[in-house]
Amino acid sequence: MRTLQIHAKRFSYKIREKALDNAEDEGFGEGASAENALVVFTTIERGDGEAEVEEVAREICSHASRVKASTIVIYPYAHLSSNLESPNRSIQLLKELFERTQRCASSVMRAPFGWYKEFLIEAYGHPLAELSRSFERKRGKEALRLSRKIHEKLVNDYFRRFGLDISREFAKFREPWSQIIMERVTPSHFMCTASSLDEAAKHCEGGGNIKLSILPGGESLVDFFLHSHGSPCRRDFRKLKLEESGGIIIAEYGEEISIPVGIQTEQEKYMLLNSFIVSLIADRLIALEEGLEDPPSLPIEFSPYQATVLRIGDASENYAREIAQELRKAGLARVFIDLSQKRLGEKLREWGMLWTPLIIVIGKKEEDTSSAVLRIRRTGVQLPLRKEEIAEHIARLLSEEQMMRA
Ligand code: A3S
Repeated sequence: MRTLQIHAKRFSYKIREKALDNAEDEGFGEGASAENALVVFTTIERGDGEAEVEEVAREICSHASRVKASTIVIYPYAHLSSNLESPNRSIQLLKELFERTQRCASSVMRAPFGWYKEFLIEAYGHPLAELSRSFERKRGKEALRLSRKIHEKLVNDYFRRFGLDISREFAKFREPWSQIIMERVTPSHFMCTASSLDEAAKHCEGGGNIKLSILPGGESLVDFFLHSHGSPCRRDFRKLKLEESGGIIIAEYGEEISIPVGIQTEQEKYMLLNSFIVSLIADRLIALEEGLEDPPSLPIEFSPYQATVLRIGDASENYAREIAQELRKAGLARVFIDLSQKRLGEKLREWGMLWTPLIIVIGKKEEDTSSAVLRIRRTGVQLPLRKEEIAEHIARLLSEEQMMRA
Protein backbone atom coordinates (compact mmCIF):
# COMPACT_ATOMS: atom_id res chain seq x y z
CA MET A 1 0.00 0.00 0.00
CA ARG A 2 1.28 3.45 -0.80
CA THR A 3 0.13 6.80 0.43
CA LEU A 4 0.76 10.40 -0.38
CA GLN A 5 -0.39 12.48 2.56
CA ILE A 6 -0.94 16.17 2.13
CA HIS A 7 -1.90 18.48 4.93
CA ALA A 8 -4.21 20.90 3.21
CA LYS A 9 -5.79 24.18 4.21
CA ARG A 10 -8.51 23.37 1.77
CA PHE A 11 -9.37 20.32 -0.22
CA SER A 12 -12.33 19.62 -2.46
CA TYR A 13 -13.17 17.09 -5.15
CA LYS A 14 -15.98 16.43 -7.59
CA ILE A 15 -16.65 13.18 -9.35
CA ARG A 16 -16.40 13.45 -13.12
CA GLU A 17 -16.86 10.09 -14.78
CA LYS A 18 -16.83 6.44 -13.96
CA ALA A 19 -13.48 4.83 -14.56
CA LEU A 20 -14.49 1.28 -13.65
CA ASP A 21 -17.66 -0.80 -13.87
CA ASN A 22 -17.50 -1.57 -10.21
CA ALA A 23 -17.11 2.05 -9.18
CA GLU A 24 -18.72 2.85 -5.85
CA ASP A 25 -21.78 5.01 -6.31
CA GLU A 26 -23.91 4.31 -3.28
CA GLY A 27 -23.75 6.76 -0.45
CA PHE A 28 -21.46 9.30 -2.04
CA GLY A 29 -22.65 12.62 -3.37
CA GLU A 30 -21.21 14.61 -6.26
CA GLY A 31 -18.20 15.59 -4.23
CA ALA A 32 -17.07 16.99 -0.91
CA SER A 33 -14.76 19.52 0.65
CA ALA A 34 -12.84 19.93 3.87
CA GLU A 35 -10.59 22.38 5.65
CA ASN A 36 -7.50 21.66 7.68
CA ALA A 37 -7.55 18.17 6.24
CA LEU A 38 -5.01 15.42 6.00
CA VAL A 39 -5.68 14.15 2.49
CA VAL A 40 -4.43 10.62 2.08
CA PHE A 41 -4.07 9.61 -1.55
CA THR A 42 -4.05 5.85 -1.24
CA THR A 43 -3.07 3.10 -3.64
CA ILE A 44 -3.82 -0.49 -2.71
CA GLU A 45 -1.22 -2.84 -4.03
CA ARG A 46 -1.59 -6.47 -4.91
CA GLY A 47 -1.23 -8.70 -1.91
CA ASP A 48 -2.07 -6.04 0.65
CA GLY A 49 -4.00 -7.33 3.62
CA GLU A 50 -5.18 -6.55 7.11
CA ALA A 51 -1.66 -6.13 8.39
CA GLU A 52 -0.89 -3.31 5.97
CA VAL A 53 -4.24 -1.65 6.62
CA GLU A 54 -3.54 -1.64 10.32
CA GLU A 55 -0.08 -0.19 9.85
CA VAL A 56 -1.29 2.51 7.48
CA ALA A 57 -4.21 3.42 9.76
CA ARG A 58 -1.83 3.92 12.65
CA GLU A 59 0.51 5.98 10.58
CA ILE A 60 -2.30 8.19 9.33
CA CYS A 61 -3.61 8.67 12.84
CA SER A 62 -0.27 9.65 14.24
CA HIS A 63 0.49 11.98 11.36
CA ALA A 64 -2.94 13.61 11.57
CA SER A 65 -2.43 14.31 15.23
CA ARG A 66 1.12 15.58 14.66
CA VAL A 67 -0.05 18.16 12.11
CA LYS A 68 -3.29 18.79 14.05
CA ALA A 69 -5.54 18.12 11.10
CA SER A 70 -9.22 18.27 11.92
CA THR A 71 -10.35 15.91 9.16
CA ILE A 72 -8.84 12.92 7.40
CA VAL A 73 -9.76 12.23 3.79
CA ILE A 74 -9.09 8.75 2.40
CA TYR A 75 -8.79 9.27 -1.31
CA PRO A 76 -8.44 6.22 -3.59
CA TYR A 77 -5.73 6.98 -6.02
CA ALA A 78 -4.37 4.53 -8.56
CA HIS A 79 -1.21 6.37 -9.49
CA LEU A 80 1.27 5.65 -6.76
CA SER A 81 2.10 2.14 -7.90
CA SER A 82 1.94 -0.03 -10.98
CA ASN A 83 1.16 -3.06 -8.92
CA LEU A 84 -2.56 -2.53 -8.36
CA GLU A 85 -4.81 -4.77 -6.38
CA SER A 86 -8.13 -5.82 -7.97
CA PRO A 87 -11.02 -3.36 -7.58
CA ASN A 88 -13.14 -5.50 -5.27
CA ARG A 89 -10.35 -6.25 -2.89
CA SER A 90 -9.16 -2.63 -3.00
CA ILE A 91 -12.61 -1.35 -2.09
CA GLN A 92 -12.75 -3.80 0.78
CA LEU A 93 -9.38 -2.68 2.12
CA LEU A 94 -10.14 1.02 1.67
CA LYS A 95 -13.35 0.57 3.68
CA GLU A 96 -11.34 -1.21 6.32
CA LEU A 97 -8.81 1.61 6.36
CA PHE A 98 -11.61 4.12 6.69
CA GLU A 99 -13.08 2.27 9.66
CA ARG A 100 -9.76 1.91 11.38
CA THR A 101 -8.87 5.57 11.04
CA GLN A 102 -12.26 6.46 12.46
CA ARG A 103 -11.10 4.92 15.71
CA CYS A 104 -8.55 7.67 16.19
CA ALA A 105 -10.15 10.68 14.50
CA SER A 106 -13.56 12.18 14.91
CA SER A 107 -13.88 13.27 11.33
CA VAL A 108 -12.91 10.93 8.50
CA MET A 109 -14.16 11.12 4.93
CA ARG A 110 -13.74 8.68 2.12
CA ALA A 111 -13.91 9.54 -1.57
CA PRO A 112 -15.58 7.01 -3.88
CA PHE A 113 -13.48 4.38 -5.59
CA GLY A 114 -13.39 3.93 -9.34
CA TRP A 115 -14.01 7.44 -10.58
CA TYR A 116 -12.10 10.11 -12.36
CA LYS A 117 -12.41 13.07 -10.10
CA GLU A 118 -11.35 16.66 -10.24
CA PHE A 119 -9.84 18.06 -7.11
CA LEU A 120 -8.46 21.25 -5.67
CA ILE A 121 -5.86 21.18 -2.98
CA GLU A 122 -4.13 23.95 -1.10
CA ALA A 123 -1.24 22.54 0.88
CA TYR A 124 0.03 24.29 4.00
CA GLY A 125 3.60 24.10 2.91
CA HIS A 126 5.13 23.41 6.31
CA PRO A 127 7.82 20.72 6.49
CA LEU A 128 5.38 17.97 7.41
CA ALA A 129 2.68 18.99 4.98
CA GLU A 130 3.75 16.51 2.32
CA LEU A 131 4.65 12.96 3.08
CA SER A 132 4.82 9.87 0.94
CA ARG A 133 5.01 6.42 2.40
CA SER A 134 5.20 2.91 1.11
CA PHE A 135 3.99 0.04 3.27
CA GLU A 136 5.23 -3.24 2.02
CA ARG A 137 5.45 -6.70 3.18
CA LYS A 138 7.36 -9.39 1.44
CA ARG A 139 4.71 -10.36 -1.01
CA GLY A 140 4.54 -12.92 -3.75
CA LYS A 141 6.95 -12.29 -6.54
CA GLU A 142 6.22 -13.03 -10.13
CA ALA A 143 9.74 -14.13 -10.68
CA LEU A 144 11.90 -16.52 -8.84
CA ARG A 145 15.28 -14.91 -8.64
CA LEU A 146 17.99 -17.47 -8.55
CA SER A 147 21.71 -17.55 -9.00
CA ARG A 148 22.73 -18.52 -12.51
CA LYS A 149 24.10 -21.80 -11.26
CA ILE A 150 20.89 -22.81 -9.54
CA HIS A 151 18.85 -21.58 -12.43
CA GLU A 152 20.76 -23.81 -14.78
CA LYS A 153 20.45 -26.76 -12.49
CA LEU A 154 16.72 -26.25 -12.23
CA VAL A 155 16.00 -25.76 -15.88
CA ASN A 156 18.42 -28.24 -17.36
CA ASP A 157 18.21 -30.91 -14.78
CA TYR A 158 15.64 -30.81 -12.01
CA PHE A 159 12.63 -29.79 -14.06
CA ARG A 160 13.27 -32.66 -16.39
CA ARG A 161 13.76 -35.09 -13.55
CA PHE A 162 10.40 -34.17 -12.19
CA GLY A 163 8.71 -34.43 -15.53
CA LEU A 164 8.53 -30.84 -16.69
CA ASP A 165 9.88 -29.48 -19.95
CA ILE A 166 9.80 -25.76 -20.12
CA SER A 167 10.53 -23.39 -22.91
CA ARG A 168 9.95 -19.70 -23.29
CA GLU A 169 6.41 -20.15 -24.48
CA PHE A 170 5.01 -23.15 -22.75
CA ALA A 171 5.48 -25.73 -20.13
CA LYS A 172 5.00 -29.31 -21.09
CA PHE A 173 4.33 -31.82 -18.43
CA ARG A 174 5.36 -35.36 -19.10
CA GLU A 175 3.55 -38.29 -17.59
CA PRO A 176 2.24 -38.81 -15.07
CA TRP A 177 1.44 -35.17 -14.60
CA SER A 178 0.22 -33.98 -18.00
CA GLN A 179 -2.70 -36.30 -18.41
CA ILE A 180 -3.96 -35.72 -14.93
CA ILE A 181 -3.70 -31.98 -15.21
CA MET A 182 -5.59 -31.91 -18.46
CA GLU A 183 -8.32 -34.10 -17.06
CA ARG A 184 -8.74 -32.50 -13.71
CA VAL A 185 -7.96 -28.85 -13.60
CA THR A 186 -11.20 -26.98 -13.97
CA PRO A 187 -11.49 -25.13 -17.25
CA SER A 188 -11.88 -21.81 -15.47
CA HIS A 189 -8.27 -22.08 -14.48
CA PHE A 190 -7.39 -22.07 -18.14
CA MET A 191 -9.64 -19.23 -19.19
CA CYS A 192 -7.50 -16.36 -18.30
CA THR A 193 -3.83 -16.20 -19.11
CA ALA A 194 -1.64 -13.33 -18.14
CA SER A 195 2.00 -12.68 -18.53
CA SER A 196 2.49 -10.87 -15.27
CA LEU A 197 0.83 -10.82 -11.91
CA ASP A 198 -0.11 -7.21 -12.47
CA GLU A 199 -1.95 -8.07 -15.60
CA ALA A 200 -3.54 -11.07 -13.95
CA ALA A 201 -4.69 -8.99 -11.01
CA LYS A 202 -6.41 -6.65 -13.43
CA HIS A 203 -7.94 -9.19 -15.78
CA CYS A 204 -8.20 -12.49 -14.00
CA GLU A 205 -10.37 -11.72 -11.02
CA GLY A 206 -11.15 -15.33 -10.25
CA GLY A 207 -7.72 -16.77 -10.90
CA GLY A 208 -6.19 -18.16 -14.03
CA ASN A 209 -2.92 -19.09 -15.60
CA ILE A 210 0.17 -17.10 -15.35
CA LYS A 211 3.49 -17.29 -17.04
CA LEU A 212 6.02 -17.11 -14.32
CA SER A 213 9.51 -16.21 -15.29
CA ILE A 214 12.51 -17.63 -13.67
CA LEU A 215 15.47 -15.32 -13.50
CA PRO A 216 18.19 -15.19 -14.59
CA GLY A 217 17.42 -16.67 -17.95
CA GLY A 218 13.84 -15.56 -18.19
CA GLU A 219 12.41 -19.00 -18.82
CA SER A 220 8.73 -18.95 -18.31
CA LEU A 221 6.65 -21.47 -16.59
CA VAL A 222 2.92 -21.66 -17.00
CA ASP A 223 1.45 -21.76 -13.60
CA PHE A 224 -1.94 -21.97 -11.99
CA PHE A 225 -2.91 -19.45 -9.48
CA LEU A 226 -5.78 -18.34 -7.40
CA HIS A 227 -6.57 -14.78 -6.81
CA SER A 228 -3.93 -14.08 -4.26
CA HIS A 229 -0.80 -15.71 -5.37
CA GLY A 230 2.85 -15.66 -4.76
CA SER A 231 5.79 -17.90 -4.46
CA PRO A 232 6.71 -18.88 -0.98
CA CYS A 233 9.98 -17.66 0.34
CA ARG A 234 11.98 -19.54 2.86
CA ARG A 235 10.44 -18.10 5.97
CA ASP A 236 6.99 -19.10 4.75
CA PHE A 237 7.90 -22.74 4.63
CA ARG A 238 7.25 -23.29 8.26
CA LYS A 239 3.69 -22.20 7.77
CA LEU A 240 2.87 -24.50 4.88
CA LYS A 241 -0.47 -26.17 5.09
CA LEU A 242 -2.34 -28.27 2.57
CA GLU A 243 -6.07 -28.11 2.14
CA GLU A 244 -8.39 -29.78 -0.26
CA SER A 245 -11.25 -28.01 -1.95
CA GLY A 246 -13.30 -29.37 -4.80
CA GLY A 247 -10.67 -31.88 -5.81
CA ILE A 248 -7.90 -29.32 -5.94
CA ILE A 249 -5.21 -29.42 -3.29
CA ILE A 250 -4.29 -25.97 -2.17
CA ALA A 251 -1.16 -24.99 -0.33
CA GLU A 252 -1.48 -22.13 2.07
CA TYR A 253 1.46 -20.35 3.51
CA GLY A 254 0.59 -17.31 5.46
CA GLU A 255 -2.23 -14.89 5.44
CA GLU A 256 -4.44 -15.10 2.38
CA ILE A 257 -1.88 -16.72 0.17
CA SER A 258 -2.87 -19.94 -1.41
CA ILE A 259 -2.05 -21.72 -4.58
CA PRO A 260 -3.29 -24.93 -6.12
CA VAL A 261 -0.55 -27.49 -5.98
CA GLY A 262 -2.26 -30.73 -6.61
CA ILE A 263 -5.24 -32.75 -7.58
CA GLN A 264 -7.16 -35.19 -5.53
CA THR A 265 -9.06 -37.95 -7.27
CA GLU A 266 -10.96 -40.69 -5.55
CA GLN A 267 -7.92 -42.92 -5.41
CA GLU A 268 -4.96 -40.62 -5.67
CA LYS A 269 -3.44 -37.34 -4.75
CA TYR A 270 -1.13 -35.78 -7.30
CA MET A 271 1.09 -32.78 -6.97
CA LEU A 272 1.37 -30.37 -9.87
CA LEU A 273 4.84 -29.35 -10.64
CA ASN A 274 4.11 -25.65 -10.64
CA SER A 275 5.91 -22.58 -9.40
CA PHE A 276 5.12 -23.49 -5.86
CA ILE A 277 6.80 -26.86 -6.00
CA VAL A 278 9.53 -25.39 -8.16
CA SER A 279 10.23 -22.78 -5.55
CA LEU A 280 10.39 -25.47 -2.90
CA ILE A 281 12.91 -27.31 -5.04
CA ALA A 282 14.85 -24.11 -5.69
CA ASP A 283 14.89 -23.32 -2.02
CA ARG A 284 16.30 -26.72 -1.21
CA LEU A 285 18.95 -26.30 -3.91
CA ILE A 286 19.98 -23.00 -2.37
CA ALA A 287 20.20 -24.72 1.02
CA LEU A 288 22.35 -27.40 -0.60
CA GLU A 289 24.62 -24.79 -2.11
CA GLU A 290 24.93 -23.06 1.23
CA GLY A 291 25.89 -26.35 2.81
CA LEU A 292 22.74 -26.38 4.94
CA GLU A 293 21.17 -29.51 3.61
CA ASP A 294 22.65 -32.56 2.00
CA PRO A 295 20.93 -34.33 0.39
CA PRO A 296 18.24 -31.84 -0.59
CA SER A 297 14.78 -33.06 0.24
CA LEU A 298 11.20 -31.89 0.13
CA PRO A 299 8.72 -32.52 2.90
CA ILE A 300 7.09 -35.90 2.30
CA GLU A 301 3.69 -34.30 1.80
CA PHE A 302 5.01 -32.12 -1.00
CA SER A 303 7.18 -34.66 -2.76
CA PRO A 304 6.11 -35.58 -6.28
CA TYR A 305 7.41 -39.07 -5.58
CA GLN A 306 6.72 -39.84 -1.95
CA ALA A 307 7.82 -43.41 -1.62
CA THR A 308 8.98 -46.28 -3.72
CA VAL A 309 9.28 -49.98 -3.04
CA LEU A 310 12.41 -51.43 -4.61
CA ARG A 311 12.15 -55.10 -5.33
CA ILE A 312 15.59 -56.70 -5.30
CA GLY A 313 16.55 -60.18 -6.45
CA ASP A 314 13.96 -62.88 -6.02
CA ALA A 315 11.43 -61.10 -3.83
CA SER A 316 7.95 -61.52 -5.30
CA GLU A 317 5.93 -58.89 -7.06
CA ASN A 318 3.09 -59.69 -4.76
CA TYR A 319 5.12 -58.89 -1.68
CA ALA A 320 6.16 -55.57 -3.22
CA ARG A 321 2.49 -54.73 -3.68
CA GLU A 322 1.65 -55.69 -0.13
CA ILE A 323 4.35 -53.35 1.14
CA ALA A 324 3.10 -50.55 -1.11
CA GLN A 325 -0.31 -51.08 0.38
CA GLU A 326 1.14 -50.58 3.86
CA LEU A 327 2.61 -47.27 2.71
CA ARG A 328 -0.74 -46.10 1.42
CA LYS A 329 -2.29 -47.07 4.73
CA ALA A 330 0.04 -44.59 6.35
CA GLY A 331 -1.48 -41.82 4.26
CA LEU A 332 0.97 -41.68 1.37
CA ALA A 333 -0.62 -41.07 -1.99
CA ARG A 334 2.22 -41.19 -4.47
CA VAL A 335 3.72 -44.60 -3.94
CA PHE A 336 5.66 -46.33 -6.69
CA ILE A 337 6.96 -49.85 -7.13
CA ASP A 338 10.18 -50.57 -8.95
CA LEU A 339 10.18 -54.17 -10.16
CA SER A 340 13.01 -53.71 -12.64
CA GLN A 341 15.96 -56.09 -12.64
CA LYS A 342 18.44 -53.28 -12.00
CA ARG A 343 20.89 -53.55 -9.16
CA LEU A 344 20.12 -51.93 -5.83
CA GLY A 345 22.77 -49.21 -6.25
CA GLU A 346 21.35 -48.14 -9.56
CA LYS A 347 17.78 -48.08 -8.32
CA LEU A 348 18.75 -46.07 -5.29
CA ARG A 349 20.51 -43.57 -7.50
CA GLU A 350 17.54 -43.20 -9.85
CA TRP A 351 14.95 -42.71 -7.12
CA GLY A 352 17.36 -40.49 -5.25
CA MET A 353 17.50 -38.24 -8.30
CA LEU A 354 13.76 -37.78 -7.84
CA TRP A 355 14.32 -36.83 -4.22
CA THR A 356 12.14 -39.72 -3.09
CA PRO A 357 12.00 -39.19 0.67
CA LEU A 358 11.14 -42.79 1.56
CA ILE A 359 12.62 -45.82 -0.11
CA ILE A 360 11.66 -49.30 0.98
CA VAL A 361 13.92 -52.14 -0.06
CA ILE A 362 12.73 -55.72 -0.12
CA GLY A 363 14.73 -58.78 -1.09
CA LYS A 364 14.08 -62.47 -0.62
CA LYS A 365 15.35 -62.34 2.95
CA GLU A 366 12.88 -59.57 3.85
CA GLU A 367 10.02 -61.41 2.22
CA ASP A 368 10.83 -64.61 4.09
CA THR A 369 10.87 -62.75 7.39
CA SER A 370 7.90 -60.53 6.50
CA SER A 371 9.96 -57.37 6.87
CA ALA A 372 11.47 -54.52 4.82
CA VAL A 373 14.25 -51.96 5.08
CA LEU A 374 13.14 -48.34 5.16
CA ARG A 375 15.66 -45.73 4.00
CA ILE A 376 14.88 -42.17 4.96
CA ARG A 377 16.43 -39.68 2.60
CA ARG A 378 16.57 -36.68 4.87
CA THR A 379 18.44 -38.35 7.70
CA GLY A 380 20.12 -41.18 5.85
CA VAL A 381 18.72 -43.61 8.40
CA GLN A 382 18.18 -47.23 7.34
CA LEU A 383 15.69 -49.09 9.40
CA PRO A 384 14.71 -52.75 9.28
CA LEU A 385 11.01 -52.94 10.08
CA ARG A 386 8.48 -55.68 10.41
CA LYS A 387 5.76 -55.38 7.80
CA GLU A 388 3.12 -54.49 10.35
CA GLU A 389 5.28 -51.70 11.79
CA ILE A 390 5.70 -49.85 8.48
CA ALA A 391 2.43 -47.94 8.34
CA GLU A 392 2.71 -46.74 11.89
CA HIS A 393 6.31 -45.68 11.50
CA ILE A 394 5.60 -43.67 8.38
CA ALA A 395 2.49 -42.09 9.83
CA ARG A 396 4.72 -40.92 12.69
CA LEU A 397 7.27 -39.45 10.27
CA LEU A 398 4.46 -37.58 8.50
CA SER A 399 3.06 -36.14 11.66
CA GLU A 400 6.52 -35.12 12.88
CA GLU A 401 7.01 -33.23 9.67
CA GLN A 402 3.65 -31.53 10.04
CA MET A 403 4.47 -30.58 13.58
CA MET A 404 7.77 -29.08 12.54
CA ARG A 405 5.91 -26.81 10.16
CA ALA A 406 3.13 -25.84 12.53
O1 A3S B 1 -8.35 3.69 -11.73
C1 A3S B 1 -9.51 4.43 -11.69
C2 A3S B 1 -9.94 4.71 -10.29
O2 A3S B 1 -10.17 3.50 -9.62
C3 A3S B 1 -9.66 3.61 -8.29
N1 A3S B 1 -8.58 2.61 -8.16
C4 A3S B 1 -7.75 2.47 -7.11
N2 A3S B 1 -7.54 3.18 -6.02
C5 A3S B 1 -6.66 2.76 -5.12
N3 A3S B 1 -5.94 1.62 -5.26
C6 A3S B 1 -6.10 0.88 -6.34
N4 A3S B 1 -5.41 -0.25 -6.46
C7 A3S B 1 -7.02 1.28 -7.33
N5 A3S B 1 -7.41 0.76 -8.50
C8 A3S B 1 -8.36 1.57 -8.99
C9 A3S B 1 -9.28 5.02 -8.12
O3 A3S B 1 -10.44 5.67 -7.64
C10 A3S B 1 -8.94 5.45 -9.50
N6 A3S B 1 -9.03 6.87 -9.69
N7 A3S B 1 -7.57 9.51 -11.08
C11 A3S B 1 -7.99 9.15 -9.75
C12 A3S B 1 -9.05 9.88 -9.14
O4 A3S B 1 -8.81 11.27 -9.14
C13 A3S B 1 -7.95 7.66 -9.54
O5 A3S B 1 -6.87 7.19 -9.25
